[in-house]
Amino acid sequence: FPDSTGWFEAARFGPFVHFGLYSLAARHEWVRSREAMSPEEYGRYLERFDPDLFDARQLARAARESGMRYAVLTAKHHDGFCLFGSALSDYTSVRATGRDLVREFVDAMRAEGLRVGLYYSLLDWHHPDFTVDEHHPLRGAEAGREPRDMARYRAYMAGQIRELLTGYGRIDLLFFDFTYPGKGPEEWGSEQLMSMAQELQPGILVNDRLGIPGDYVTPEQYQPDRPLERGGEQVRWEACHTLNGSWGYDRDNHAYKDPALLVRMLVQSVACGGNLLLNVGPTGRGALDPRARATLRAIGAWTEPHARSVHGAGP
Ligand code: FUL
Repeated sequence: FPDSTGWFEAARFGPFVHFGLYSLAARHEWVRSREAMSPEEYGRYLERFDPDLFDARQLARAARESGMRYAVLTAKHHDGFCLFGSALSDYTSVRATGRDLVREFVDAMRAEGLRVGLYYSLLDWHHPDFTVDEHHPLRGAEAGREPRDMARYRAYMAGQIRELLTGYGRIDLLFFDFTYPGKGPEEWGSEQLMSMAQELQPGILVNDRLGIPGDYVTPEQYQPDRPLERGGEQVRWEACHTLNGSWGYDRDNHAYKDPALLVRMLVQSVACGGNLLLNVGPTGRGALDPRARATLRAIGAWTEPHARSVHGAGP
C-alpha cells in the first residue's frame, strides 16, 4: 500500500468509541429506533446530557497503553446527535454543554501519538428531511407531516463532512455508516462525499459503507481468518467488534468477551493483514466502564511485551 496510508496496517489496533445520547439510556445505541421513541421521550437524554466524566486524555492513554495506535469516534450516530460544533445544527454537544467532544478527542489522541478517525452516520433519525423508513423511530406516526426532502439532507451531510474535514486538522480516516437495501449511493450523494473527503484531506482512508468501493472493508462482528480479497485482489480490512454485543453503553449486559479471546482476534487480524477496531462505549457521563477498562488493561499486559513499534504508525 502507498506509504502515506501505510500507517493503517502499522497501527493495527484501535478503539471504536460509541458515545452519544443513547449512552444515557444504557441499553443500546439503536434504542430510539428499537423502542420507537418519540422526540419527547428521546429528548429526556438531551436534557440530562452532561458528560462530566468524558476525559479524552484518559481515554487516549488507556488506548495507547493497551497497544492501540489509532482511534475512531462517533462524531454523529444514527440518532443524529453531533459531538461537534456545527453551524448546520442545534442538535450538538456544543449547544447542549459548550463542549466540542470531537475536538477534545482529536487533540487527546494526537497528543498520545494515535492516528485519528471519525465515524459519521448516513442514517439520521433527528433531521427533518431524512426519510421515515422502517428503521426510523417515527415509522407509523408520520401521516400528514411535511414531505421530506433527501436532497436537503444530502446537502446537510456534505456540509457537516466539510466542517469535520476542515475544522479539526488532519483526519486520517472516515467511517461512514451505512447503506442498506432501498437506499443506494445516489440517496446519500456517496460519490460527492468520497471526492470531497479526498480533496479536503488527501491521503484520508474512507471505508466501504457508502455503497461504492472504499479504501478498506469493514467486517462487523465477524472475524476473518484469512486475507480478504475482492475480485481477486487483496484488500485492506478492519474487523470491528464489540466487547459485549452492544456498541453503545449497555449497563446490564455482563457478557464481555474474555481478554484472551480478544488478543487472539488481534493476532489473527494482524496475521491476515487486517486491523482490529475494538469498541468501547463510555457511560452516559462519558466514563470508561470498569469492565472495559479492565479489558483494555489485560490486553495491554499482552501487547506491551509483544508489540514492536513500527515505523510510520504514529502521526
Ligand atoms: C452498524 C450500526 O448500525 C451500529 O449501531 C454500529 O455503529 C456498527 C459499528 O455499525 O452498522
